[in-house]
Amino acid sequence: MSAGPLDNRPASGAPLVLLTGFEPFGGMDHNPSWDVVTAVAARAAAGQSSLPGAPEVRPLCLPVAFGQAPRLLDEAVEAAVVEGRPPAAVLALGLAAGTDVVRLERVGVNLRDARIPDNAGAQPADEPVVEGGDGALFSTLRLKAAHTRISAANIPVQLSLSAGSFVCNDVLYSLLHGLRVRGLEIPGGFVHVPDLRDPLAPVRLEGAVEAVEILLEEALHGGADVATPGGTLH
Ligand code: PCA
Repeated sequence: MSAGPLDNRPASGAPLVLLTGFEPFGGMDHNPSWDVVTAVAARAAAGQSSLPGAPEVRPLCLPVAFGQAPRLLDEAVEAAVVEGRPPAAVLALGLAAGTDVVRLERVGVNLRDARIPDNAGAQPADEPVVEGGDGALFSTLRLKAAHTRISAANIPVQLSLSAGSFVCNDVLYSLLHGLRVRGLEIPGGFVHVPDLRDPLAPVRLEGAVEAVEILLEEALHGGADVATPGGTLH
């Protein structure tokens, strides 16, 4: 049986999902995005999640460094393709300190503008992520479908029109650009999580894990996103 373009399942074995988080940055000693990644990967490995096709969730911790982080993710995508297991979905997670909702990022912009130095000491101002690339690229996850389900599970969540202009946006834009360049028509995108360790935080680790599993379920489900009206007025 030959595999169609959207059937990324190898002849034998489970589909592969790449799931990334970040190391700490900005003087913090911890990044909860990595806790979410390891929890989701462990649950998938133990058969505890209800992800369709029982995928292998491959975790990757990215450095908070412009250029390096997207390069490592691109290398992981390349390695999976070379292995004969092109990923069925790629989801990157990062911390948005100061927010109290899970933020589903809809768009990556072709801009590096750093308010603080990254972990390698770089602090670019108004540089493109990809020279000559499109101004912005859209997430290809089923974000509206996931948003509806995450809200229904009483997890604070928001569709977001900006992932900022720091390293998370660098990864989001580069991921979407890289998938397009490789001709890989697979769902890819980015989610910001709040500081999950704050005892007053409305989102805790379990909630963030559930939100990510819903996003992955929707991504593996495939097809176009639902077209419910949304957006923001300002
Ligand atoms: N958050 C930063 C970079 C790494 C992370 O976890 C950001 O939002 O750009």
